[in-house]
Amino acid sequence: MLIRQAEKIRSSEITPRDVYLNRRKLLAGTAGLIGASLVPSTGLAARLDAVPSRYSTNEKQTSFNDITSYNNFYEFGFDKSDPKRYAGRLTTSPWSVVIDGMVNRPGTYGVEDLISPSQLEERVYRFRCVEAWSMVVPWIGIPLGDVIKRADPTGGAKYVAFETLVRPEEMPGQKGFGGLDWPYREGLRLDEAMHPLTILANGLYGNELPNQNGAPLRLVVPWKYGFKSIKSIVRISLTDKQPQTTWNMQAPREYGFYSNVNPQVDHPRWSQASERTVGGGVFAKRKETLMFNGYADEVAGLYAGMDLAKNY
Ligand SMILES: Nc1nc2c(c(=O)[nH]1)N[C@H]1C(S)=C(S)[C@@H](COP(=O)(O)O)O[C@H]1N2
Ligand SMILES: [Mo]
Repeated sequence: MLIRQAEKIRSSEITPRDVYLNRRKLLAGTAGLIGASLVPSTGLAARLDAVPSRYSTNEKQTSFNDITSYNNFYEFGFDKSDPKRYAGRLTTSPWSVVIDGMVNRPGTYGVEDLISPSQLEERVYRFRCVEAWSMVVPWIGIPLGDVIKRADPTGGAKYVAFETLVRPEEMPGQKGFGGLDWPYREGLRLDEAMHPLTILANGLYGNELPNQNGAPLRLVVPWKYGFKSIKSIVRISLTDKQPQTTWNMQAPREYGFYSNVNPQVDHPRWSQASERTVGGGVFAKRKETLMFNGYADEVAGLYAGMDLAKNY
């Protein structure tokens, strides 16, 4: 029963009645979470110096407040306000990331060894959630490809699998009620992972990532639905098999492995043709959703000859 709730909660905002009903069902199952103690978010984040990137959009950036208070991070609860409320308790230092699988240089790296401050770039990207809302976020990070190259994939490697931390003591969404099958998992084809638009982000708006946005290190793949951009990563594995991914495991007919933003392929329960701009105000017109979230010139070639309705 409870297992089904996580899959039902995800609703497009154009069906407010569903959201309401789903929330009521969920609240019945989240009594433990509601009672959890409130820990304030960490205070001052460290400033990061980053160089601008030619991949940045000059569209209007979503406010810091909206980016950091309207979140999906189910390890801290299902509600958009839960991550900001509960993620402050997460210990993000020290933090290590295991890189393993089909690489010649496997290892366990401190996050500071993976990302050197001199490499940081600012990437202002459009960010489109599968729930049909979007933001424009000034991320800071480095190309994931740089990290993968240093690990030196073996010839047979074809995919990259990612995992989020499992630490129920600090992640109240991981205990007490049914939900996703932890760890949160994601995956990319190796060529998608090596694409220059794909980054590992450690900051936004000039500072280290707030915990609710996936500190200390998260993936950002701007042409795919937001759930591909896995947060608080502890493991990166190279493999020759298409990895299991959390939302695909949860509801395979609703969420595929590719999950490229595609206005022509609707979610079974809502249209993907348009999106609501978070922070745009109640009178803001919905915006048309663009193929590959507006990054078609850069990435369409990765999918040449593929049926994108089948490979959703
Ligand atoms: N580990 C983990 N990563 C996650 C999620 C999650 O629940 N757990 N939610 C995903 C979804 S659905 C979205 S839309 C984005 C939200 O990122 P943001 O809160 O920084 O906007 O994170 C993605 N990464
Ligand atoms: Mo999402």
